[in-house]
Amino acid sequence: MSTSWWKTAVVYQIYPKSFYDTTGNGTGDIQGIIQKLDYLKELGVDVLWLTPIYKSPQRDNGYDISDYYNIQEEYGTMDDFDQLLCEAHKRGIKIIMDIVINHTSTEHEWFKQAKSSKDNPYRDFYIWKDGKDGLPPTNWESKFGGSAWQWDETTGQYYLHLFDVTQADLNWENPKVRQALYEMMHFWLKKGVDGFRLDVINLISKNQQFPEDNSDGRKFYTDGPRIHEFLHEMNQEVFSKYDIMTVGEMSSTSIDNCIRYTNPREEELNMTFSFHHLKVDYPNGEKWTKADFDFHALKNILSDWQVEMNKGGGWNALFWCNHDQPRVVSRFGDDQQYHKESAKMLATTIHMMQGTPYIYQGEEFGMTNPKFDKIDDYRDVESLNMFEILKKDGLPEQEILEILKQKSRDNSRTPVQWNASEHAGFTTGTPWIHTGANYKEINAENAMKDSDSVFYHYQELIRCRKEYDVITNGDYELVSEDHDSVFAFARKTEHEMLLVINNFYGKDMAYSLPMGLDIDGLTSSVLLSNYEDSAPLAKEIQLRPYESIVYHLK
Ligand code: TEU
Repeated sequence: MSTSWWKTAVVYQIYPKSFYDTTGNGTGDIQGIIQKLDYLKELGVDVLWLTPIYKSPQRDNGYDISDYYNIQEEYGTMDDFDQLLCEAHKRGIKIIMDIVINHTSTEHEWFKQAKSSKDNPYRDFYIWKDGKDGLPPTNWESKFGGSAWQWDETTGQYYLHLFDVTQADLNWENPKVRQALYEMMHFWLKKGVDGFRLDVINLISKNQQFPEDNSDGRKFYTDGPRIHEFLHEMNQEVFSKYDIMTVGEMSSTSIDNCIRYTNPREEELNMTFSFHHLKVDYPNGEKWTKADFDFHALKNILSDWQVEMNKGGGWNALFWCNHDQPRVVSRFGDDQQYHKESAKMLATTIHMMQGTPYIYQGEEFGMTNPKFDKIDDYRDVESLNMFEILKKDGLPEQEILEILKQKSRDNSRTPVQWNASEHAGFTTGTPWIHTGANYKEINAENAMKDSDSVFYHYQELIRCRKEYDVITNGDYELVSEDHDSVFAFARKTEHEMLLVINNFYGKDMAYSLPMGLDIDGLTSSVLLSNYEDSAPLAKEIQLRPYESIVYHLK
């Protein structure tokens, strides 16, 4: 059987709002994406994932959809979208859409109907419950802070919203909801889109007892009771009829569930995003606190997912960043002195693993967190909510701003830095969110001019993936597990092997290969590194700050 195309593909994530503005209204648009297709082709990516561009009040930048069948005005029209699809396909680039079906905006016609009266035919499209002695039905918490239940005056009941109060959860127990959503997916697939990224898809099945304990309630809807049944049904009714790729965004999931979601035998999805490796700077699970990252946890979590998913026949989506995460070079690298070295080292680490890698816009030339220092600079609903909540908890404002500087989702939402002109060449108007201050140095144009740039390192990583089967199919083995600053791993097939050695810190380091490593008799060469003159493979290697070397052995 030939390898599925999405197993050797590299995906590039576009957050259209911040990508490229051609109208001067301060918001990126579809024509802007079309204009940058040649740039993306040059990078070498195979697939673009667009975050939601459907009609939406934009409370959560499009993750609050009010009409699945139309395009938000700021982004353009359906004709623009059709043109994008056609221009991308001409260049051999595929497009996947972000599908948000755990919830809709409260501005969606279904919700407006549902809210109008208890006996409206759409009432049962959402999750309504009576209160308990003047309190919400359960103590479940919204992911954006506060109760997950909102009181509705008109009908005297509460509705569930796991995210913002304007994002009402759909009732997946209702077969009519499922059919309506499948129909919508067919609409996009018939247009020719190449697949879907499914937003928080493992939250759609809620425990129908609606239990509570002293937690935030997530265990009662995460990987919920009917989730595998629903995804299998979706696969049979929709996905199986097209040659597409599907990736599920899985909130707080487990390896066992992700194996089930992605093992082809189960006929559910192709791959999953999981987030455990991006919680290594959440001490005791707490995101809203400033903290260094736990290097050992990072190595162990990524390694467990590599080994276990492979064993169970699942498939990982590989990523460091997206529109909900801080910039990776600011988070796990050094966005100052060793900017280039650490950005390349991080890229190598993730791209040499097994799975399908995702590059988040701007990552390919090392965009950094903007380090905003005023609350007025922030736009994200989650950051603004948390600012108020933490203030009420008594935290000094200055301290909250320090936390947001590290943790806010806006860190990755600033405009793509295209060049050194005003607003980084993103817009001729006023951008909807400030541009990062370092755009004169860190921008795509500079990166393209410098043959040693982060951009060309990504290009090389993508090229290698096409050339070396071991990157797609090799088994993974963590090497030097206990090392405090080196993340080394091997990838192996019967015919070849890669040894990937990454210094995760800004210090020189003498690194000794562990005894157990079976490489005697093999010839080795340096396949890739982030210094010009990396040492050949030896029992002991002198690593420089953030040095990263990939050895190919045969
Ligand atoms: O995110 C889901 C999600 O749970 C997180 O990544 C979320 O941003 C984090 O828990 C907040 O601390 C998806 C989308 O990627 C995100 O942009 C949306 O806001 C969210 O779903 C709701 O649709």
